[in-house]
Amino acid sequence: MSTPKLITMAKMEASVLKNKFRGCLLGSLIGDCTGAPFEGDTISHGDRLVIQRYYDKLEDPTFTAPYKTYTDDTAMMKSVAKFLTDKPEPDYKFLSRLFVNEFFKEPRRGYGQNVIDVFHKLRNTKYENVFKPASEQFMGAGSYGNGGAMRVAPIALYFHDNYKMMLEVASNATKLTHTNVLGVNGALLQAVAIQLAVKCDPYAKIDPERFCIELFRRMRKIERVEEDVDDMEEEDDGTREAYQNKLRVVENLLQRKHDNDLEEEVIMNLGNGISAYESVPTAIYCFLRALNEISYIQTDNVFRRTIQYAVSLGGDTDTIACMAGAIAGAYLGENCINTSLAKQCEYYKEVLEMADNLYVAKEGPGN
Ligand code: F2R
Ligand code: MG
Ligand code: MG
Repeated sequence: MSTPKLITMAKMEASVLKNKFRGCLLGSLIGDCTGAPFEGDTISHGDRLVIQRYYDKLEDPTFTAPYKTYTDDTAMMKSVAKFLTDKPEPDYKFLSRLFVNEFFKEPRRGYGQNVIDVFHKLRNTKYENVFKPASEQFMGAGSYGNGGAMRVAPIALYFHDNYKMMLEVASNATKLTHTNVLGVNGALLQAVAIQLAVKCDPYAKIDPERFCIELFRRMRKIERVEEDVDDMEEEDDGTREAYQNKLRVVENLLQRKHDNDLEEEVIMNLGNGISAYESVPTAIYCFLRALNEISYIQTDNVFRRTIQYAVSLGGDTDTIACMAGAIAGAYLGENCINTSLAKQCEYYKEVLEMADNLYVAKEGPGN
C-alpha cells in the first residue's frame, strides 16, 4: 500500500508565512502559561473534566483573572528570538549572555537546577568559553533535559528554508546548556517537527502517519551522524537510535483507536518527564493525535485540543504543551488560535511583536 503524501506548500504567500510565525511562538507561549499550573501533577480521569472546564473558562471572552504567567520555557525562548533578530550572524557568546541576564533578572521562573549552575559558571568565567560549562555538567555527560527543545522554535522558524543551518544553529544553541546527545537530538527533533509543520498547507489536513514517517526519515540521518563518529566497537548505550525508536512508538500509538485508557500507555511508552527523550516525542504525539477528535475533549479547535491533551497527560505539562503548541501553531497559524485564550497569557502582545520582528529579520521589511 502506498503511503499518503504530506501536503506541503512549495511557495507560500507572505501573509500565510507571517501568520505561521505568530502561531508558532504564540502556541509555545500558551502551552507554557496554561500548562504551568499543572506541572508535576498526575492527572486522573476526573481531573480531565477539571482541565476541560479550565480551558472553557480561558476561552470565554468575559472571563477575567490574573495573567497565567510564563516560565523558563518562554524566558529562554525570548533570548533565542533576540539572538536571531539582533545580529546578522549567529553569535553564541551573545546568546549565552542573553540567557544569563534573563535568568538573573527574573530567577523565579522555574528553571532546571543544571542550567542555573551553568549560568553561574558562565558569569564567573566571564564567558571565556561559552560551551565549556555545559560540557562539564553531570561529570561530563551533559544535561539530557528538555530545555534545548522547549526554546528552539524561533530557530526552526528563522531557518525554515535552510535545513542545514537550522540543524547547526539549533545544535549549537542547545549545547550552551545541554550537551548530552539525547538533549541535543531532542532539540533537533523538535526543530524538525516545527519546520515540517511550517511547510504544511494550513488549509489541508495533515496525515499523522505521513508526518511521523517524514520525521523518522530525518532523525535517521541526524542520529546516523552520531553513529559515524562513535567507536563502533563501543557498546550501544541506547542513545544511537533513541528517537527513531520513539517515533516508531508514536506511529504505533497513532494507529490505535483512541479510548480513555490509552493515556496510561502513552505515558508508559513515550513518557511525560523533564528529559527530552521523555517529552519531545510525546509533544509530537499530542499534536498528531489531536488532529482528530478525542472523546473527553470538547472542542472543534485543533490548537486547543492539542494543548489541552498535552496538559491532560500530566508530568512536565508546561513544556510538553509548549512544544506541542509550537508545532500546532506553526501548522495552523495565529488565525486558528482563540484570541480570548491567548489574552489570558502574560507576554501575549510581546510574543506577537517578537514573531513579527523575527519575520522581518528573516524576510525583510517589505514582505
Ligand atoms: N524545572 C522545572 N520544573 C521543576 C519545578 C519548577 C517549579 N514549579 C518551580 O516553579 O520552581 N521545569 C523546567 O525545567 C525543564 C527544563 O529543564 P532544563 O532546562 O533541561 O534543565 P536541566 O537542569 O538541564 O535538566 C533538568 C533536570 O534533568 C535532570 N538531568 C538532566 N540531565 C541529567 C543527567 N545527565 N544525569 C542526571 N540527571 C539529569 C536533572 O535533575 C536536571 O536538573 C522544563 O520542564 C522547564 O519547565
Ligand atoms: Mg517551565
Ligand atoms: Mg516544564
